Amino acid sequence: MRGGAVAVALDLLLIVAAATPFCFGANVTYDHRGLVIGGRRRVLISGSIHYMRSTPQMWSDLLQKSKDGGLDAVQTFVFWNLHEPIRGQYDFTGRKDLVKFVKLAGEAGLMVHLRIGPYACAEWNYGGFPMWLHFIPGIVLRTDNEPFKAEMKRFTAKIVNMMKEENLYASQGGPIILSQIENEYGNIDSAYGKSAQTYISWAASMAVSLDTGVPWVMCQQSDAPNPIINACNGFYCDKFTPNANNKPKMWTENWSGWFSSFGDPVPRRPAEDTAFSTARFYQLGGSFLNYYMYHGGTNFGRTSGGPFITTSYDYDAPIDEYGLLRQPKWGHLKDVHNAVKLCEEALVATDPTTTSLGPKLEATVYQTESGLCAAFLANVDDQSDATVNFSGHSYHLPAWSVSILPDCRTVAINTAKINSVATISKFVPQLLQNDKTSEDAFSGWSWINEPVGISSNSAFTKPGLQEQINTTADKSDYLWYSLSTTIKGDEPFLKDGSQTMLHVNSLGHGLYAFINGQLAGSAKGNYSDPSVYVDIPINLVSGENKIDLLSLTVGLQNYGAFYDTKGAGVTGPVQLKGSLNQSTIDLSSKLWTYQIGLRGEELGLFTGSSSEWITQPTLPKNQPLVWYKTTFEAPTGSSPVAINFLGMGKGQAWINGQSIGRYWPRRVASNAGCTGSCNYRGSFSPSRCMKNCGHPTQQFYHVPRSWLQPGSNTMVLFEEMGGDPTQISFATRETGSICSHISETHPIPLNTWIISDEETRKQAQPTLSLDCPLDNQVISEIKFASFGTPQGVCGSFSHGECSGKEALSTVEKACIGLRSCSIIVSADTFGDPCGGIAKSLAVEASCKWLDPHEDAYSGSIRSL
Ligand SMILES: *[C@@H]1O[C@H](CO)[C@@H](O)[C@H](O)[C@H]1NC(C)=O
Ligand SMILES: *[C@@H]1O[C@H](CO)[C@@H](O)[C@H](O)[C@H]1NC(C)=O
Ligand SMILES: *[C@@H]1O[C@H](CO)[C@@H](O)[C@H](O)[C@H]1NC(C)=O
Ligand SMILES: *[C@@H]1O[C@H](CO)[C@@H](O)[C@H](O)[C@H]1NC(C)=O
Ligand SMILES: CC(=O)N[C@H]1CO[C@H](CO)[C@@H](O)[C@@H]1O
Ligand SMILES: CC(=O)N[C@H]1CO[C@H](CO)[C@@H](O)[C@@H]1O
Repeated sequence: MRGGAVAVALDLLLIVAAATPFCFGANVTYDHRGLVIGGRRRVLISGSIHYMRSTPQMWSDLLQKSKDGGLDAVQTFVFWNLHEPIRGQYDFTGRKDLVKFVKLAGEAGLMVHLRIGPYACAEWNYGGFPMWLHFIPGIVLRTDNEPFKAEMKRFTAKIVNMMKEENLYASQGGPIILSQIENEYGNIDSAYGKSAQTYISWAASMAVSLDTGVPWVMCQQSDAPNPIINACNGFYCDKFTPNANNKPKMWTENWSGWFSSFGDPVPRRPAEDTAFSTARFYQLGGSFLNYYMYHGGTNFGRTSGGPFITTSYDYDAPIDEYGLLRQPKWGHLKDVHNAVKLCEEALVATDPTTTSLGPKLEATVYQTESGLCAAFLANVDDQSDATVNFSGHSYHLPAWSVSILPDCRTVAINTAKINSVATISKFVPQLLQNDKTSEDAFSGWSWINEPVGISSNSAFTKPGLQEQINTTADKSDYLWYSLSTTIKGDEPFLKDGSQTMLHVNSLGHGLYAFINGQLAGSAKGNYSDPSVYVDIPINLVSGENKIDLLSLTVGLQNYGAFYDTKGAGVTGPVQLKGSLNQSTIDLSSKLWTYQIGLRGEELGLFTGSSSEWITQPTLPKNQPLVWYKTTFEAPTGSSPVAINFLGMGKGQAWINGQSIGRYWPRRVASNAGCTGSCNYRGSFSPSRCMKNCGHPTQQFYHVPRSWLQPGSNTMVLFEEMGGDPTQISFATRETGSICSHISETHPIPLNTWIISDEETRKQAQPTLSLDCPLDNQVISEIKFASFGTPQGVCGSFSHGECSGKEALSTVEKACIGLRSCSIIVSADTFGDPCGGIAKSLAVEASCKWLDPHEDAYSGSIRSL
């Protein structure tokens, strides 16, 4: 009756989880082993979800998935520029409803770590600072400067008071157990000289004086003044120690993945390595860890920073941009969390003792006189597997892995052996249904041309080249620099054989140069170097020549010492250079005319409701500076929706008046650096496991379901460089295949571990489980099954030399028609195709939506 036992185990696990909700209404303090909540020392696992990077309609689901993934807490920044776009005018509506988010987290049984900052970094526009700060006379940001400190204190107090009024601190019965002041200042503080120290002391005492009843942290701040806890951020924090003995070891940003920027490949972090870093942290005395990000989400509107950070902030996080579980990362980390939780009593009771079991092999034991015992066995070698002898028993440790033994005897999990299912999520193309029924689905496009150069009454003239951010105050991505220059007939520029070049130096981030109304050339910087130095071949005419430079920002800088003063735009020189006689005309100090933003922005074309939209004579394609509009019916169903912008150049897109962000499918990631497979063994860096080389960095753009309505929806695009809107298509985000690959040497499933006594555990065997991602789905097809020595990864498994004949039919019998199923991985189930060889079972399956008329075994589990 093994199958029966597994089914019971799952039910019990749910009961166990439900029976221990977080006890709100508790003072929070700390000591050297952890946060102490309501008098109880805790080992906690947290994950970052930035509320404004999803919609309120997504929050409950994201928070529930976080809770189900084994998190105790969620962490979020509070982005000042979102909440106070104009000084003194606050906005906490919609996606900015911080109070609602914190309450929903509490309702989901999660605690909250509120990082008020107010400096946030976070690849967010201008690091979260409102642009108006920059214009306060005498201000210097993030240092001991009175105007800055006054504003920082006002906003911090505003947020703290809001939370207090709603009783959201744990000390008041709410979910907030921790706050943060400043962020990663220790990384850059030397650039601010002596003022850095006085600023940090001030920030600490200002925060403490707000009297929240919960501790404050500063991350990456080794001199954090008491009682502020200094915490670590990084890919690994196992070697970190706090700056005082009475402070717990806390990890506020464990980078579960990494952000991506336009023009670069997309980084991934393997689940095995993230799990390894987590287990190592708790092994070596860690008490609080936060995944940055647990759900990354989307940089809607003009909120991405960098510059050049993509609109997608997916981050390769355990929950993907669209809110789907990223498997096996989510499931594997969940197993690690459950294993750590099984150790919690021992972890909080004592300090760890670590001994060497050989080169790069470490055993850590948490053991009390009262008989509690938990152990972590680590192999930190990035090449060789090892077998170690620990307490008289032998354990196999794959390279770069940790085994967790909650009873100091039985392995609950090894970080390199994934028990969780893997899934392949994919975009499924959907027909764009125009509500105008017509042969050509795209005949519904209308357009408005954005004029080249100055068109607004608010344009102004100044001598010399102006820095862009000082000029636009970031009201728009765009700033026009225009002038007319007279070229006389005898100038060398006009002679036969002379090629005139327009030379432009710009701090960035991009530039389109128009000569006499025609696009002559363009250039863009990148994440590592946003500036633009370009020579564009142009043709001048005798007489007046109009030079219009459209300079653009692609998200403002968010990191680095004095990042707020880096600047952008055409700062010069701007020159005309002839190839004959090296003649040069410098235009830099001439009288330039400036226009902030576009005419279409001024008219509010993004709403779609202008009388200027035209449909004749022919739809402009591959022409710069065009506004496009169409209406469409949303893809049916409830799957998340994306737009595939392939065919377009670069621009911004609005759905029913809501900005879904900047699109830039034409920016292709460099060709180098991607590896077909990804070795998780060894220290991770973002360039280690990249994808999308030679492809657009971002092709699909998220449209939240709640921004779509039944019937007709409006899409407006502003295309800068030229594109063909008829190539745009819709897609839904779906789970393709689910896979699992379990060997005879895998640890037994954790749920079996939890409910059974040691004797039963010894009897239990590794088990392969498949789960459809959604409640009303069942397993419809087994695409691949092999017991023996199968190879490859999900989506491309293949049979090895050793392969039993019956695997496919056995798995089909066990799984088809069920939401989930589990199968013991042993020769008893499958017969032994090759005696003496270690075998494994690999399965790829697909799920389908359950037909409501079909009677499925919903909820039950059929097991072999
Ligand atoms: C929290 O601490 C304060 C001050 O020590 C005390 O008055 C209060 O009762 C405590 N609250 C709880 C919920 O324990
Ligand atoms: C482990 O070491 C102990 C003590 O040296 C020894 O008695 C025992 O046989 C070893 N066990 C294994 C499995 O190697
Ligand atoms: C970024 O731009 C600089 C300057 O043009 C160039 O040298 C560098 O190779 C670019 N980097 C990437 C990653 O494309
Ligand atoms: C913006 O203007 C301020 C005040 O005039 C000046 O100090 C600063 O250098 C300017 N910033 C840039 C990047 O040019
Ligand atoms: C020092 C460093 O790289 N810090 C980064 C840590 O990760 C956060 C989130 O991705 C970034 O905002 C920081 O720049
Ligand atoms: C203006 C000027 O210097 N023109 C000279 C450019 O070079 C050609 C060929 O060397 C001369 O013929 C021009 O006089």
